[in-house]
Amino acid sequence: MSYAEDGSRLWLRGEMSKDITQKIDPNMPDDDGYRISGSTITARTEMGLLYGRYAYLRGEQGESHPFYKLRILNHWDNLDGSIERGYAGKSIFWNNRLEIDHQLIEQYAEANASIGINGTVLNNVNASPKMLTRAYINKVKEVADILRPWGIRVYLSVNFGTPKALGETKTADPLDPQVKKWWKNKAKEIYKDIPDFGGFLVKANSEGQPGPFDYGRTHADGANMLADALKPYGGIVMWRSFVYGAKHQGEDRVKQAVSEFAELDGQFRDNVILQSKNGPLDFQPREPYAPIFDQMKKTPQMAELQITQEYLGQSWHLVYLAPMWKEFFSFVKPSKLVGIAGVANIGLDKNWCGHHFSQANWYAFGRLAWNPELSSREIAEEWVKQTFDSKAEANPKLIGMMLRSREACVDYMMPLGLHHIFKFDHHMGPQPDGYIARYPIEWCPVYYHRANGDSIGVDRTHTGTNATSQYPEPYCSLYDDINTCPERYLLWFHRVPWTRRMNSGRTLWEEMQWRYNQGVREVEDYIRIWQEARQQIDEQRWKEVNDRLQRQLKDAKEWRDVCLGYFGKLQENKR
Ligand code: GCW
Repeated sequence: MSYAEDGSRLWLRGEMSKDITQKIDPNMPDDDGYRISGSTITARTEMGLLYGRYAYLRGEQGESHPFYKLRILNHWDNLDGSIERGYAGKSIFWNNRLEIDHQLIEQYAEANASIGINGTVLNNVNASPKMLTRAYINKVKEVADILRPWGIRVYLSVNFGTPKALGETKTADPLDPQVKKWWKNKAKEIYKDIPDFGGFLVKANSEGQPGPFDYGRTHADGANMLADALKPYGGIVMWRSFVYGAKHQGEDRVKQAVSEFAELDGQFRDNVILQSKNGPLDFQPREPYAPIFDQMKKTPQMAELQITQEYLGQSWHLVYLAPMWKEFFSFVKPSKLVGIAGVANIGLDKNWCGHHFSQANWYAFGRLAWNPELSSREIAEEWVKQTFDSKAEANPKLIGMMLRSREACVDYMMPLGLHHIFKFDHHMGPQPDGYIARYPIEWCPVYYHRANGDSIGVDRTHTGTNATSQYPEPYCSLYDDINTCPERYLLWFHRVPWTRRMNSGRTLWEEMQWRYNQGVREVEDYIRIWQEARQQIDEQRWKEVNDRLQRQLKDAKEWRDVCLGYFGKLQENKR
């Protein structure tokens, strides 16, 4: 079927061959893995057979087992249908009519099953208390019933203040007996309808959300109270470490999660998992890995990756994210984690993700959750093969463009360790002079680059905020010393004079100009590659991607011109 006939087309699904043989083998390892030999698929479970059938379609042979038990999408979908940081239309789950589109949810389920995703959080971490009211639980049940045959469990984000906000308790203090009882009853109510409900995801005491800290309690007190309510049913709590501006207000923002959570290590119930973003700040195009993954020794942890490209050009830029996630895994061993979550980029748009190439990020997330050893190239090749016609598959330049695209984005948005110089609120485009007095300073670009006529960057070494001390060796020393710190993190960890010589022989200022220009050149190259591929792609998708590449080029130039203009001015003013 061509894309034009079926606008909802994702990667290859559903077209199962009739001559495969399927066998259940109870002696296989105890998970949903599969073995494919010729056209025979063997698995221990029915789900294993389903996964095996998709693997067969991809052309896989041999045995494969899921690396993580928890392979979960996080939807930041609000109950009114809007999506926080969503760039592909409205929510596929929620609308003011409380109507679930069964056919659409089934398509979503199949796409996820085909890449091994087995859990989904249906609502925004900035959660509405209404989520846990009867009318909405009925809808969650409806969705859970559609997803179940595809091996996908539902989870919900919960607002920590729910019982109080609904007027059903006087407080939301996690140590209050009425509050504990409320959550126990709520868990019971949910599990009665949804016996395989997965559990709760919680953003507490972060960016204005209520939490245990409001009552002088710790994150452990809060998480454990919810964990106790879910425990009888096998549910888990995924408690997010993305907190700043609360207890450690004023400290370097990138240090605050460790400051807050390290002392609680060992205090969490065994069904609590700490969920942390890959970097210590906030889903920037490049961050060093978050040291919390090393600091928590006793607490099970999950990584939260962002599939939706909040800071990477949203659905306007072609940026293939697998290389970024593989970079994270080169610092945090996959085996350190018990699961992986991805903030979804899915909406009601006909092509699901806004940009056709953004589908590749959803695909890559699922594939890496199943097997973090897969290479970015292997995944890109699989995706191109299943997404476009065979002529496109034979074009190595398309894969090359995808593989280079994350580095190019770093170059035109924030080279050399620069970070968070995005426009306020919507995070699209540059605002290096950004400062608004009524905003928390941690939202202001100037807080992150601190540029003046002499230097740029934040001193996070032992002479500055000492964020480097949160890393174990060898990274602590490596990052702390300006002479050994990799240039890709230079302005993250160091304050550097514009005149400093870089590895290339250029000064920092010259290098920065070179990088921004290099990013723009890369996007110009994508446009050439895409032009050449015109005959290999159906007209509709070719055109839709081409339009977005033109926008990406315009944006890349804006980043270059605005940032170089601003930083250049600072130096000129000095002279
Ligand atoms: O990246 C920031 C986003 C917020 C988001 C927050 C978080 C859901 O700008 O929109 O809120 O992180 O992860 O909690």
